Amino acid sequence: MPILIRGGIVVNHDHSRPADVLVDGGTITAVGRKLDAPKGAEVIEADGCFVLPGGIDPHTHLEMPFMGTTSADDFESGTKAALSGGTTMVVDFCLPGSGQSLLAAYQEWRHKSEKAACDYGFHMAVTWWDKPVFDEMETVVKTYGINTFKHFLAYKGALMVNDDELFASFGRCAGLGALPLVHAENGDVVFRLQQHYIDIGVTGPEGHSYSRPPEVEAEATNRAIMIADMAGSQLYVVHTSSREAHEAIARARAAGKRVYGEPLIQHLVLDDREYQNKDWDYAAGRVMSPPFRDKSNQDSLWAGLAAGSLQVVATDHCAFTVAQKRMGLGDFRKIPNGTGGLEDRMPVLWAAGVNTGRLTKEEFVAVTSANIARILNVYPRKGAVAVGSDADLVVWDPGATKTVTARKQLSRIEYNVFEGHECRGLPIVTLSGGRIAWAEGQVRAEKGDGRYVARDPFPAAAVANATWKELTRPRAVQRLEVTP
Ligand code: DUC
Ligand code: ZN
Ligand code: ZN
Ligand code: ZN
Repeated sequence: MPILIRGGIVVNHDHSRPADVLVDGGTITAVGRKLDAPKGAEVIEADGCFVLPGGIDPHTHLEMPFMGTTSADDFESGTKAALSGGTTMVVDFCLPGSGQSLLAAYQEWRHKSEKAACDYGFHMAVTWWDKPVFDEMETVVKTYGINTFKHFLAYKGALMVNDDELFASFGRCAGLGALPLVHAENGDVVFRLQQHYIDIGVTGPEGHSYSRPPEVEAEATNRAIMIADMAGSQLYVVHTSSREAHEAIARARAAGKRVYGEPLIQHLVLDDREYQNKDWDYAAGRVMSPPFRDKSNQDSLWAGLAAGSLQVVATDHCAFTVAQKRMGLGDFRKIPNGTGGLEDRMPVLWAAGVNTGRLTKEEFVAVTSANIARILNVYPRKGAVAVGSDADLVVWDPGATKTVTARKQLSRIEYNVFEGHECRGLPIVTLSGGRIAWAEGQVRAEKGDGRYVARDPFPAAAVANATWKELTRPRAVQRLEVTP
């Protein structure tokens, strides 16, 4: 059934204008003034509201086995939470278990995601390097529509890759037209610092933050940028949380490198005083990596979003219940790392960003939707209110208010790191695939309504860069492929 959204102001990343939006059959069929409602169309009155492209959260971990347990939100609760907060697409991580093929991991995640209520895609993690991985990466890109590969420089002894593996995989990504992602923390240094704090008797959640200072992030960010440059690949740095890491990215971009940075909503508004809370459950509930930072880092992240040196705001949604967090009682190294945020990302960012004048509403659309659609090569199918784009839309009421509380959330955990945050500016209707997915405080989308979104590889020009050309010129014209 067609739906006409009437009387609102359409906001895209590059402009806003008063316009009605007509959707039919899952796509946007018209955007313009005074559109007629076709026979049988449902009309949504949007006077006084903005009409935004649905949010895209490119960083979630739903039903992920991690640190001896499995994250509590699955593809059903996670995507329903997303829709209630204006997010209409998530990109999750296929994480191959030890010895599991990339292809088997992809199948496993496709199976879990059959429960999704909104559209979704995947990144593939590369956590070791051998010939099967090298070979399978091609199928992942060409057959499965995954153009992003994640690398962990932390989690020593589990997910961490070394520089040899990183250089090889980055080069392989470049050869396939894929984009490497990196979790940038120096896992060797973290490992030693963790041991140090345990040795001197710091066993509580504050030890998590002490053992992961901004320097471990800055070193790994700089290293990944340099290695990507030598391998001839672009680079996307996930959860950029500190001023030093942001500056490394800004420097690389100023030097002409295609490097992207993704702050999380948590790091933009919450800080490391949370770990000093005397309530163990409270502080452990905030344990994630990278940890919340000293407040002085936040101005740098906000400035980067406005200036364009940082492009995306994500959540790293990886929720654990109180009981799961208690696995780390007596040893902070065993607290499962992760926090929630899927339903709060857009309202909290609007309140802390747009209402304060730090971001324009167009910049808000850029960092919640359009930029990541472009970076992931799904724009303008996603990320735009435009004819032909998917009808993933949010009717956003800038005057609507709520106080964030775990008591009303759709996420399955018992607490919310944004508890008590006052939000003014909320989604009142979310459309997903041309249907009303959330309205009047109720989820209408059902488990299984979401579709898998395959993404094409990038053109070769996007992965060329100067240092790589210099390095390879004396030897050969063709790409330096490091095979296992
Ligand atoms: N950080 C987290 O806090 N959780 C999941 C993985 C990660 O890198
Ligand atoms: Zn299945
Ligand atoms: Zn990470
Ligand atoms: Zn993550």
